[in-house]
Amino acid sequence: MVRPTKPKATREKKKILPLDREKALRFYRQMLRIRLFEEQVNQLYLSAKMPGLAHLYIGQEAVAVGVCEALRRDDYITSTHRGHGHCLAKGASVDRMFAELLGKEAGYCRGKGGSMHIADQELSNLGANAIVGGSAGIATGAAMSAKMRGSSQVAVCFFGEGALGQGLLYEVMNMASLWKLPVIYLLENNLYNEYTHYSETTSGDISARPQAFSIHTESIDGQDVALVYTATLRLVERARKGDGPSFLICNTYRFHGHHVGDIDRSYYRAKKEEEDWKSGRDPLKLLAAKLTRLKLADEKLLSEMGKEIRREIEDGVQFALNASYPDTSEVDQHVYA
Ligand SMILES: Cc1ncc(C[n+]2csc(CCOP(=O)(O)OP(=O)(O)O)c2C)c(N)n1
Repeated sequence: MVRPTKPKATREKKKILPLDREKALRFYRQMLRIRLFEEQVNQLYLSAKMPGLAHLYIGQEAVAVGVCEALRRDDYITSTHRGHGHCLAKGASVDRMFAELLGKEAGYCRGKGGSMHIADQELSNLGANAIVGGSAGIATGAAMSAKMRGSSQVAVCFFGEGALGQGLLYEVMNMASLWKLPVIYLLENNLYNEYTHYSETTSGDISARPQAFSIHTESIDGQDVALVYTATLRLVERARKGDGPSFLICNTYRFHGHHVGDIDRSYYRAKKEEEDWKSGRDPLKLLAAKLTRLKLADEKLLSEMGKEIRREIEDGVQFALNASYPDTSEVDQHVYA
């Protein structure tokens, strides 16, 4: 079977975008923060300091950053099981994220949620979701509430292509289109649903699905942060104006396994495919090359930034390792089943 490496695009936008220096450096910093955070999460797993598993976002950083940089603080996001990048891009603190992953009281959910349940209402982050596609209803509901309150807030619903198999998505897209809700359905197509290529689970052209509900749809290169940012800005603007929902497909790739324990991937994807993405399509390398080419930064500046963020990550993980666990008396508090 011949596998497409990229889904068919409705509108592939290839324009090279001009970059404002300050913004471009901020994008780089945010993407690097996610990359180094995730590398540290992997280390915590390998050294058996983190309970459970985590799904690394490495390779997809340009999507979370490009999208969240185009949002206001009070705009909502909903996330997925692969959600650390979304949280950090929306402004979450590295300290509290690590504390949550290690089950500590200082974590975003007092250590009771872990990797797949981080939420922060102060940042309008309505939370990660371990149920594939589960956040589609939450994001659409948040958009409905924003519309009813006239708050001009927008909701962004992040999900992977595996969620295209969930019926809920189609129910809410229908409502969002009819009621012109300010929601952006943000599909990160990283090609694999766990260990299966999406072409084996998803029939037809993905874009045709939202378009069947008359939802404005675009498909872009998710490795180019500037492209993701400008596309999101456009969609946010139309949502705030009352023009209703949109569907943005960001074509991307996860560089690691489905979760930290997924080490041998050769039975479901070729090593060469991974190497090609890592060497030619790494969003951080692409942005660094663009910054130096446009003389917006040099290697010295980028390496200093790297050192600074590495320190922040090291301090964050030390903070979490030294933090205390919640008291056993609250074991049945804040937990819903
Ligand atoms: C409703 C539901 N079915 C199955 C699972 C098990 N599961 C966890 S992640 C995953 C694949 C998700 O793929 P995708 O949505 O493309 O996201 P990605 O992992 O690629 O980021 C599956 C099937 C689940 N968590 N929820």
